Amino acid sequence: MSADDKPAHRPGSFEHLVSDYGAGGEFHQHAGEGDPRLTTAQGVTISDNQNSLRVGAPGPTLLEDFVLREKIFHFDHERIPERVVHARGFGAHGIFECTKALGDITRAAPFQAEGKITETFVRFSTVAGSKGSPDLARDVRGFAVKFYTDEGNWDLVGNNIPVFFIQDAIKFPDLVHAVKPAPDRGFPQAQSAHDNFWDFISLTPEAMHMIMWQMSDRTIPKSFRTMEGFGVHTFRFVNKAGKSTFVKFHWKPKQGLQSVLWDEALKINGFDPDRHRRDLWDAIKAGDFPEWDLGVQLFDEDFADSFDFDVLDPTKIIPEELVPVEIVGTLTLDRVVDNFFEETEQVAFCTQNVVPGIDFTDDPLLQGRNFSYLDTQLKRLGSPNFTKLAVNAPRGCPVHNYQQDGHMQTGNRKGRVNYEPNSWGEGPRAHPLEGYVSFVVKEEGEKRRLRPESFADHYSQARQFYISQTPGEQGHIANALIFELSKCQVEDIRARVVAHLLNIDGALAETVCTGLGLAEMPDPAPAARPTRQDLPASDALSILKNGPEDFSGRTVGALVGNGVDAELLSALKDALIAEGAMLKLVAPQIGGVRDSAGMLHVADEKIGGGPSVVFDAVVILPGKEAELIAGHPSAQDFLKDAHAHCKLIGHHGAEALITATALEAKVDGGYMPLDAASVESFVKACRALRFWDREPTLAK
Ligand code: HDE
Repeated sequence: MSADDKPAHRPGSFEHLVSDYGAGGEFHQHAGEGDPRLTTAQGVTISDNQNSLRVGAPGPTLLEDFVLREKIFHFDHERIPERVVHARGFGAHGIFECTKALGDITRAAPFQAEGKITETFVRFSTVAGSKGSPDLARDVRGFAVKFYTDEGNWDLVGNNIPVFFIQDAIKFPDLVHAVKPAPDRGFPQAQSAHDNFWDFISLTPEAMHMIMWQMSDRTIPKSFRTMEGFGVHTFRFVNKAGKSTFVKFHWKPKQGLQSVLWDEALKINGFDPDRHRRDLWDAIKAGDFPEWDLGVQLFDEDFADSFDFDVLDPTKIIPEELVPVEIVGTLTLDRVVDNFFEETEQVAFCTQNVVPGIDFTDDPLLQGRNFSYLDTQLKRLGSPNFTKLAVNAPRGCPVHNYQQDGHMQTGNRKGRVNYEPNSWGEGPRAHPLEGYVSFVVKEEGEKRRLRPESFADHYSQARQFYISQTPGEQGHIANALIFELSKCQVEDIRARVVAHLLNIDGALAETVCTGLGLAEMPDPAPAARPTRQDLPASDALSILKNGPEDFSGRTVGALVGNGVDAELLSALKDALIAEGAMLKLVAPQIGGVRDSAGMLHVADEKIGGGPSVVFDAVVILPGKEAELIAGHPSAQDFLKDAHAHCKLIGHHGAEALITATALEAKVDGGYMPLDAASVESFVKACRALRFWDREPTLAK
């Protein structure tokens, strides 16, 4: 019987699960005819998996117990070092389908023909927290994609933000040390809201563009499925004739962009710290496969020379209005991992995993990354043979070389030939025409430690990002800055950050200065270049301007009681299914409720276990239990939070709860009375995801 099947026994009974009861009352399960037998790693069948070998009972355990010893030995060594950054992640398998052939631009295998399929593995992650940290930490998300192409593996190791904090790899350890827990106290975990982070940032003006993104709702995505991905650096495409074209990579979620509010993030972290991984797992398991379009911005040296900023500076974007994003393929995640450790934990991404047709540029951050990733895999996976693990091994092409031995080797060549050139007439040889050839670039210059002057404008694009946001989104940025800086104990650090904000937007600096209660506005931070005021707003930079067009893939949470109107409930379910959305029931007991027609509906959550923060919209249908539900503190939180988070609220018979939460006077256009006839318009209204008009009224 699989774990998902319904058992054929009375719930709560044991007979079918227990083969024998031991002398101490412990349960024993024995292999039956044809069942697999439990063995040691050496293949010896184990007779008793409940008791170690002892002299007497109880008595000293014998060193001779090789079953116990092997089991504990293996357990003791189960952990491997977690990733030094991006420790917490979640992976899934998928396919990439080319929708526009790019043969004239690149010889990279995935782009050679429309309809060409390339297998992929994707790992999403947070950056700062350790493996056990919560999913909704305010943090950049990793978006790493391994393409198993027929010419080798290509890893596009990106983030959900198109720029980075620093311009030179030499600053990476400082950045990461600053954001991770302070070395003396070992906290705070998975947060940037502390002195060390903001101290470093306040002394790193190049970070200001990234800070605007980090303080925006981009760092609290609703789901992995509702965030963009970016390759960040400028790469090169190289075609068969050896011609290079610069390229920037973009992943655009077909689900639309969506983030949560900060208060929601805090609460979700408490209720469901695994929110993002659970969401991805559930969506794939339900056959609701998430999809992203792969877009490319293609440009040549002439554009690079004429562009206002250096295309090799990873703290800059190229606005889509200047170089449009051309969609060239679609990524579909259609398979969850069989085993988290084997796949998600052991997958090893390396920026220098490129295939013919893809090449690097001199972006100093990319150059540093190219050193780091291979190096870190050896530390983490313990052997240069990590490439042999199924998740890391190329799938689309054979692998032949003379590498041998090392820890955990499983693929040494047969025969006596382990070198080249050789005269034995066997063994792999290089192929000058079809092998990887680096793009020929003429490099010259003085050997110096020198930051290019073309990297010196640190504020203009930060301002451009800020002015591209809706007023509500700008408010969230200001609030995030006030929250984070309020957690800094040193006033000087707060003031230094405000000094940088003055170079970005005066009104933003003013709001943050007031929000922090700074005694006086500091002088603007020293700027190597004045902030350009002429860069136009770009709609592509706002989340709200790039939201979903319908409510599909979203979930309505229904607070229900016994006696809930049967017709209404079924009409609501149908309308949501028609939209591609889901209804989840939150009831006084997990066992469920009976509707007005006497039918039992099993609940998905019990009140208190399914808070409104995990739903996109809510409905309140207490049925005959209006008074009981109105008096339940968690039910009150359910509605109060839905209100505070600007959710659409459908309701029927919910007056008692609305009164109990003192919201009568605040009922607005986001509250929709429901009956069987009006559910469709409710579902349509849900497409907006939130009733944003409520937000300005909340603080009043
Ligand atoms: Fe990474 N980064 N990084 N990074 N990075 C790692 O490699 C590093 C940077 C990114 O799901 C590490 O396997 C340096 C930018 C992702 O397994 C490590 C620098 C971007 C992942 C490392 C950067 C990224 C990593 C840690 C500055 C976006 C997770 C574990 C020069 C374009 C991959 C590992 C996964 C992981 C180094 C900056 C994305 C230590 C030195 C910029 C998505 O090698």
